Amino acid sequence: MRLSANSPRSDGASWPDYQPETHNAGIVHLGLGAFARAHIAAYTDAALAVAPGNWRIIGVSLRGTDVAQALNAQDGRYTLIVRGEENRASVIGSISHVLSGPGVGAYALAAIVHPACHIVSITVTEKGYGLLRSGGCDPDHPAIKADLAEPHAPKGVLGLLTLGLKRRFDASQPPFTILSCDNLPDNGALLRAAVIDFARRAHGANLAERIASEVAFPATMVDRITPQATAQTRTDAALATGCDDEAAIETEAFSQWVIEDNFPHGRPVWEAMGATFTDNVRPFEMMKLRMLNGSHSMLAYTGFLAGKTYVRDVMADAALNKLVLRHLRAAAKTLPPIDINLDTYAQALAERFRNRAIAHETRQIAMDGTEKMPQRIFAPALDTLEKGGDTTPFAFAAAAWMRYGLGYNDIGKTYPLNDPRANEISAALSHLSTADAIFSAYAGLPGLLPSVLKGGLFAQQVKACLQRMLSDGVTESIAYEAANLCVSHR
Ligand code: CS2
Repeated sequence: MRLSANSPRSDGASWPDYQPETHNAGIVHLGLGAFARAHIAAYTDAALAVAPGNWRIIGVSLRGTDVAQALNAQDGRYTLIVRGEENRASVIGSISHVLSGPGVGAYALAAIVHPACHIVSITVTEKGYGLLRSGGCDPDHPAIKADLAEPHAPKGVLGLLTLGLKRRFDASQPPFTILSCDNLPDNGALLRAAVIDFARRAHGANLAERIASEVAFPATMVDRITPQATAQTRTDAALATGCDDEAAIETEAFSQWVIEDNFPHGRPVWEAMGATFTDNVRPFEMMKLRMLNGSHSMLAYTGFLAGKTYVRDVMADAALNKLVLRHLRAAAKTLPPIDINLDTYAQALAERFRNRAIAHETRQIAMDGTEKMPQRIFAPALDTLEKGGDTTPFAFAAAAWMRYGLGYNDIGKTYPLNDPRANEISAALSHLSTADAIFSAYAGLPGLLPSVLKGGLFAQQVKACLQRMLSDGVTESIAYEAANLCVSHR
């Protein structure tokens, strides 16, 4: 029997503590991947259980149709398996239905134009948008190009948001709040600048000005390690619920959401699951991006190349474990003041990475490096240089990422590069074999390495690590690096 609104309640799972179908939707979520289902949908479920309101979520899958098909066949229900010392399973009821398929642009537009929609939330991953870090939108990004050519039939995030807002204003309706839940620094401000820029290009200055003065773009820091679901996830969900669940996902027990409290059109009481509301999200975002995500990227490239499939395997390797701790300490030193004990935070992160119950693939984290490296590794490297600190940990991470871009490991086994700039990287690196040449090829890719990092001490450090990886192999260089931790990093 398939999981649905009418499934008999098993004892193995907790079930919605409210009547989901009596609540209408008030949120449209773009990009309903596993992370969104483990995070915003779980927070919304907890909120609805304590304070009824019309806050269920209409999901939008802009690309595939699998998630939509699975969830729609289950009345939006799915099992969230939380893997800690023991597994806990909950059936989540906050998703109303999911839009997808060839007509998804038009359906999504209708959903966000509807006056009941008060929040459009977004997790489309770093590469999905075409946001420029310097502010504005990238007119060469495929989704933006397509939507600029046909602004009245949008299929991408910025096209949908701007036409949705235009239609709301044209109908004298208030706008919706736009909530970015992506791992980007200043995610609210970045998205705001991109939406305004897109609106100006596609619909003119008036709309851009109205958006600038009337639409709220709260910043957020989101955190919950969510590996891809596997057959085991579905088996465990079936055991817990007594039903087949093709949309089951798994995650860790830890979860954090820090949100700028800027919701002029209301919001669910996400505090019910522990969300923190604050005026200044930036220090939290920097802490999480540089410590968690920065060390994640470092351990993913080194770990993958050293033959470690999962993050927990990386942490079980003494040398890599040392290097992760070194990276966490180095990243912590670049942060602005924050009322959190960063040693305790670092220890807690290492414990989360060690979680034996979570099968988080290094391959998954290694994806999309060109979108991740700037905020995770290059920005803290720049800050460290400026303060006269030791940039070795960041140079080591950058070298591992560059080594990974070659597309084959120490024994010549190839793997696909999963990155929006994969073709460019492969073309630039083709036939190169020395650290100097490889470094110069990366430095020549536009908009990637900040110019200060293309020369000087940092460049020398990266090339030295890279040369060692090429001549002695990645495992040897990891051992070398761990054995030679400089005093400030022990
Ligand atoms: C990871 C993140 O895949 C990645 O790049 O670093 O998805 C990470 O697991 C989450 O940000 C944790 O909140």
